[in-house]
Amino acid sequence: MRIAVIPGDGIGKEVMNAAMILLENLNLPFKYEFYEAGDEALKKYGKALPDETLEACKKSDAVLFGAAGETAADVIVKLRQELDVFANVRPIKSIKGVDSLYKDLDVVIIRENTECLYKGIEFEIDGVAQTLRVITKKASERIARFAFEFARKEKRKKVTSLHKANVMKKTCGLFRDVCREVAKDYPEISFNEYYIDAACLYLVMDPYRFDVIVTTNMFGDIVSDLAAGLIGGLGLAPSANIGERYAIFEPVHGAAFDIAGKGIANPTAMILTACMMLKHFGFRDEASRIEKAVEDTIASGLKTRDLGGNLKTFEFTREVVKRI
Ligand code: GGG
Repeated sequence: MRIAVIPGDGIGKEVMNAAMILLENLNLPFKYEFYEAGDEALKKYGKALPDETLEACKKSDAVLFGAAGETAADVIVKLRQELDVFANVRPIKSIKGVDSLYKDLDVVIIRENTECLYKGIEFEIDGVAQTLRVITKKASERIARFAFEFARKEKRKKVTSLHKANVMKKTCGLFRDVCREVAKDYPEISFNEYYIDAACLYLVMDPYRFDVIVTTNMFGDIVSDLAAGLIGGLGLAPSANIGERYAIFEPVHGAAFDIAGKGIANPTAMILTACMMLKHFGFRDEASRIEKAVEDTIASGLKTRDLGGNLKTFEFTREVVKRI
């Protein structure tokens, strides 16, 4: 299987190195091919997502992505649309030993990935800037069904739809109505909905009321950072972008330029992202071994700085390798 590896910007390179150490140790039938994309690629080639990279992604079985920087719209957002990976699966799961706001939290955010305000249709005329929000029945139905199928497969009990249909009556109204319709096909899974603003309050005050969340693209982007904060931060949040043909695996975090190049980034999100890729291809045991090694490392008090420890990216990765 061909995996197109794009480290991307900022800490992307550092956390990707960590994930590659673990992946290459496994001796699986993956061929890793490295490609450039991001802010540096823009400077070098005049294009943040060079044609060669896009073509390689289209020829690969999966993409493993590190981090997007200032060119996120032209790199990761564009790649998701080009490869039609319409569902962004973002698990928010507590890890023992992390001093977080909440313990034993296990929520999965399913973010629609191809439309909404991130469609990239923007205009500026005479000092008036506009962005077009596109919500279609087709994409809403596809993501709602994905969320319910995911809940069914993972034996989860509830799907919650997040929208703002009292204000964005057409776009969020359509999304809300489609989710309600799809929910009827899954009577064994309970369904409810919140306005996105209220959902942010509930997530902070009582996140245990959530199980699977389904929402539109930009709301999904925002609530996944918020939710990552509940379990200890973006250093712990992996994700998978899934479509009919392609899949892109990327941590929720971005380039984190403030700490890039210092060797102190937490590679956990990237390593857990690699585990999502392993599971996607059926290598569940290998993924579980790595996940357990990460959990054991953190539970034994060995942590990177973001979690109150003092290990560097490489030192943390070495501890994980030791425990596999
Ligand atoms: N929120 C973390 C972050 O900065 N992610 C990179 C980014 O902006 N990605 C665009 C996206 O996820 O839509």
